[in-house]
Amino acid sequence: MDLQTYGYTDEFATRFDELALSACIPGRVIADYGGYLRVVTPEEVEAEIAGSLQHESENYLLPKVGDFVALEKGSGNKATIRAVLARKSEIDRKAAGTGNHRQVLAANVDVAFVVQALDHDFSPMRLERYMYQLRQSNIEPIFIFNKADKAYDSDEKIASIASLGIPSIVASATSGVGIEEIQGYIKNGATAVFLGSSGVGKSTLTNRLLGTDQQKTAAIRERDSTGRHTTSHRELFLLPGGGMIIDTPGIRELQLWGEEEFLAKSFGDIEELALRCEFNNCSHTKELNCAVLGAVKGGMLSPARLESYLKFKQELKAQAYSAASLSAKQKKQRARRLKKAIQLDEKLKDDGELY
Ligand SMILES: Nc1nc2c(ncn2[C@@H]2O[C@H](COP(=O)(O)OP(=O)(O)OP(=O)(O)O)[C@@H](O)[C@H]2O)c(=O)[nH]1
Ligand SMILES: [Mg+2]
Ligand SMILES: [Zn+2]
Repeated sequence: MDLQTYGYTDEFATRFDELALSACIPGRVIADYGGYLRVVTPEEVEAEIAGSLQHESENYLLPKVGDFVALEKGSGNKATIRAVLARKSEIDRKAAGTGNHRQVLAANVDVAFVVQALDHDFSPMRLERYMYQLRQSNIEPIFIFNKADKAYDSDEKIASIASLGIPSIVASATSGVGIEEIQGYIKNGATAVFLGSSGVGKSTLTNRLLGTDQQKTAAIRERDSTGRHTTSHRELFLLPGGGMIIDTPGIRELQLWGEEEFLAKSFGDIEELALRCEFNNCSHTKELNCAVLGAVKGGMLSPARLESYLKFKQELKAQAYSAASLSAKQKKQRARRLKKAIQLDEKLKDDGELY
């Protein structure tokens, strides 16, 4: 086995060579435990982040699961990460809690599966959130509707999001339905990730793809049918059927990270309609000659989709405002404080995510 099996391409090799760190070898981060990371070279080592790297970089630039890194071997299976190779892609969100900082959920991902459970978790608005966020990173989402064995109205639910135009897989991790279809989307050398709320079955699906029970899974609370945050760190696994999967801890809320302009990637239809509104600052909420509201009235646009769009727009605007209102010096100070805060935050189990 070699690092190519883990998705290391000529492009990354060039980036590694450009660093000219002669004492280092390339590796890929497969797990993040906060204090240390597990990295494959493809031999597995336990790595710490070099102090200089930690000091110079904002949190989102530090090594995350999926990153290719330059590391220096120490004694035994210990190593130090000296640099992170420029990413091919990254999945961002606004970090949970207060403040305005970017958190990277996974790096160098090719395929993102957004998992929802058909029995209780189904939410079109949440799907749209993921869709927006992933498209911003040029990663095409694929929806997985799991626990099909427990749902009676799956066809109806899936029909309700058909207009989003995203490929959907109906699955049951317990019976094995849909597993082959999922694997079919993960080519050799490609990296996929499971994203979604706690308890939807991400780890059960991971185990199915692996063919072994490597990931711990746990029953959801009967009382409110929510998950228990069983998975507490992100981890990348090599799949016997080819490619890799990253299992992630459940996310309570995906707060958007990015720029308003990118909304067009997911809501191009609405932005096109908006060009025909009477006022170019139309809020599409109450204006008389609003083409967007006209489309809702005429049944061409669902009110729920417009609601998502307006909500996302507002969220992103607030974020941009908060970023712009800081002076350069404030930004620097804040970045330093935030870096500390985010490290704390990530340990605060905001969504079951320990690291
Ligand atoms: N009936 C049914 N139960 C499932 C299915 N998939 C998973 N489960 C059950 O749902 C519960 C939660 O599954 P997990 O795989 O731990 O969920 P998770 O998404 O990894 O949760 P977190 O790690 O907390 O984010 C477990 O009891 C699983 O056995 C399915 O397709 N059908
Ligand atoms: Mg899990
Ligand atoms: Zn309008």
